[in-house]
Amino acid sequence: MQEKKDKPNVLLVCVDHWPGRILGAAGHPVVQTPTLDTIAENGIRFTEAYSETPTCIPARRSLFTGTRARTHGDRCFNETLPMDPALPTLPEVFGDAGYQTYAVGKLHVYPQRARIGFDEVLLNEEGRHHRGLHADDYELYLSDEGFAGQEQTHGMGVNEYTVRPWHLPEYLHQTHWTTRNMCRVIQRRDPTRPSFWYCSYTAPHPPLTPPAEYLDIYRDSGVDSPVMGEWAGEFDKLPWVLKNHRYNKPAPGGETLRGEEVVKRARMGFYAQCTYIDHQLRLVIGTIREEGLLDNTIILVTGDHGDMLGNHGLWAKPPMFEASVKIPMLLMDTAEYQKSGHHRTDNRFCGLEDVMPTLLEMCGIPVPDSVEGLSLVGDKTRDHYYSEHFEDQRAMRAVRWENYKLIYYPVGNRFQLFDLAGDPDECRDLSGSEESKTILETGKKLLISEMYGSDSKWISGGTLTGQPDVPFEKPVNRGLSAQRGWR
Ligand SMILES: [Ca+2]
Repeated sequence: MQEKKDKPNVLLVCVDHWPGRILGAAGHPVVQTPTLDTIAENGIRFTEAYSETPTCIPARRSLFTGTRARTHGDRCFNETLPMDPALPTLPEVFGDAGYQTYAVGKLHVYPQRARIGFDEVLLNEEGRHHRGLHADDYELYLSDEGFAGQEQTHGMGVNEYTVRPWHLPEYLHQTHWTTRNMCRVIQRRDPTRPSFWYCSYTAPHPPLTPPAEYLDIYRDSGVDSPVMGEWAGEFDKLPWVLKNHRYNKPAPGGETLRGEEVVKRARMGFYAQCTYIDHQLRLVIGTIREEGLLDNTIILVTGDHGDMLGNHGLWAKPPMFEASVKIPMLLMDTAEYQKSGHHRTDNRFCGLEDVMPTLLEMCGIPVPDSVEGLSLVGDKTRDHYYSEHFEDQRAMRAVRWENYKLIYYPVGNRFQLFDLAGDPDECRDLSGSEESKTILETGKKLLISEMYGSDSKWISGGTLTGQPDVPFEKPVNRGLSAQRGWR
């Protein structure tokens, strides 16, 4: 029986650290993502989707409020900044329109049990007890099952790339837990109201602990190697921000991933986590189908940011390269395909702030005035997309327009310019080339047009002057990048 035909249900899937190009549908040579590929075929894949502020918290603020960092107020990963009460949230607006709204998995908000407008949240906080949370719902479940305190006893770091198979029975894996609870939520819904479901996986973000079978897939197939740009070979010549990042991530000291075999294993572990999520997602869609709801459900899959995965000698986020800043964005409409169509790609510049207006418009719900994103079911376009992170020495700014991307590091006033049409892996920095001078100037003007607040100290006489270079010193890492312990 089909329910509430006038209002579609919505399944919003969020993954963590998943580069937009690591999808079979995007032509990736190795990774296996048959479920996501099917969603892409039955809907739209946005090929130029970006994270404006590519780390967890600020990116999720954009996702949940439809605003940019300059409005939601966080371009620095401010872990203790609550959501701005003046900005209506995505679940809040769906709730006000009569939807039941339910989240399972990672929220990464403050305070940690804040529901940010959801009727109910089943939370996985990845062991962030330093912010005051006693136990999340995943940990309580492990405790109930007789495995109290063992969620991190595989010993792998949450910000590192060492790999081992999952250490407990598979049904206790966090990806499995998120899937299982999402399915239960769908089955237990109130049939008199439409549903907004937020299914938020904590992976492929490390710890890299996939079930052993998923590592086997990539042991059999092999993995591709990272790319190394022409500009990336000499450490001493890198902008300070990249020196610092390369040395610092993954910890300790970036030293642990030197060596081809170790890099290969890290990528195997990462792809294994991707494929595990892909396969588990089948169960969520299968449950929606068996409940008779699939034809009236919109599915949108996205992620908060990507991961460098060893490209240019870098790992994790938030460098402004494609591997870190480009995100998956897949949209499958209801079976009537009235608004969006299927079997197509869309190359408009878009971002996480567009998710809220897109879903609201597709469900016929008015978009709040506070929303800055563009609805992706319309024909509105941007001529450029701006990304930013940090205000201190680690600051990076980037602008993407036409085929180009200009990255700016204020420390040392350094630039990197790439032509993505001929150089999609960003291996050739054109910022010093005479032929690219006009393009460089265009990019600089776009950057200045987007800057605000404390950024003004980097602009002088209408041009970017930055701040003095600083000598690189090896950072200390006594906490092993927030290594979790026994609980
Ligand atoms: Ca993240």
